[in-house]
Amino acid sequence: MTFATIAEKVRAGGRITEPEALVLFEHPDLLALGELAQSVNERRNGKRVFFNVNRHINHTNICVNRCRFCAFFRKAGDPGAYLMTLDEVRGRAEEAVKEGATEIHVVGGLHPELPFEFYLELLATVKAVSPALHVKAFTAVEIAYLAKLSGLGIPATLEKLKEAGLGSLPGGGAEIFAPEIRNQLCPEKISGAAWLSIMEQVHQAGLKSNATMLYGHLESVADRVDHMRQLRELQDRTGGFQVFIPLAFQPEHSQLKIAGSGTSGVDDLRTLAVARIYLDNFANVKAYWVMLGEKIAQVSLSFGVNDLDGTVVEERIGHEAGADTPQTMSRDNIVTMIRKAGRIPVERDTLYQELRVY
Ligand code: V47
Repeated sequence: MTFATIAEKVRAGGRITEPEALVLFEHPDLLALGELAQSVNERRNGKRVFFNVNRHINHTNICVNRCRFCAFFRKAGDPGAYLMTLDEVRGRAEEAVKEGATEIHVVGGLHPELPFEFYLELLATVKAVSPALHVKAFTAVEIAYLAKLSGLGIPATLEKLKEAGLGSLPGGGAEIFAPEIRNQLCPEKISGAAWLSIMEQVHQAGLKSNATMLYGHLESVADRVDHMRQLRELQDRTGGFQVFIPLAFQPEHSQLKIAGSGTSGVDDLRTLAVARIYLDNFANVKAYWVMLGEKIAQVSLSFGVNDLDGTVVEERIGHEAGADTPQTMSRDNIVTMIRKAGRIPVERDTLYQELRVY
């Protein structure tokens, strides 16, 4: 098993195995790996790169969990702990509409006191601002928590959320599935198996979702491949994932700020490239510029990436953990960034329908 034989298989449209993905991860020639990932991407997407105009709303940072990688959470009463009112949520959605946003991305902590109805009202509040806004809200971890609050089980909880305006799910909370690492990172969080099971039910409920992987902490590259294997297997069954988003760990202010944690630019590009090659049943691989930095995100467009998130506007999770990127990127900046990478900017909606080619 050499890089050359794997590359030949990939170029012929073959599916690579986990040991082959590991060989790719360890291949010293980054540019050869990038070129292979780029060829896979261009076969699907040509020179087109998606982006969207969106706004993140993190309604609360108060959380019953204490994930060691997270610098965002607070306990109720801690300095900096907050919970937005529905008026504040409405105000942000109104601003987003003025800016031409098509999506509101809502995730927050697992608040110990809010009732299930709060989440229904939150969705309805955003939809009341503009029914055309797509609300991509609540990670699988939040869905598990909301199902406990509602007492209805996952499918009926999803139905209620859908009725209130839920359009799709973001991909957060996946972290890394390998139990021995996950137990060190976030012992209170639902298991990887539970995350996958909830996503399967989300897809069965007719909702699309995204999938993430937090990397650059305690995990090995074998753990990354194992994570992607489980996503690929679920995707084979449901086809419900729209995009894979590797999230580069930001170590500042978290309990995991240990020597050597965090990612390098080479590791970021390698991870995105292997993901593009291995996840042959994922239509899109997204570079989240907030965590990667704008320059690596731009270069990643030559390493298999075909999607950039987004205008974002108010990001807290990465910035609390030391991300030194801006809070927002304007539509013009994203368009310029894509063009300067020699690619064609395509604005999309949350469900990957093309809205405008620039
Ligand atoms: O689940 C938390 C991660 C996620 C840190 O679906 C951290 O389109 C890096 O999932 N360093 C939330 N990452 C963000 C997320 C996301 C973002 C953008 C788009 C989409 C999408 C999803 O952020 C959490 C966790 O995995 N996270 N702390 C940190 N210190």
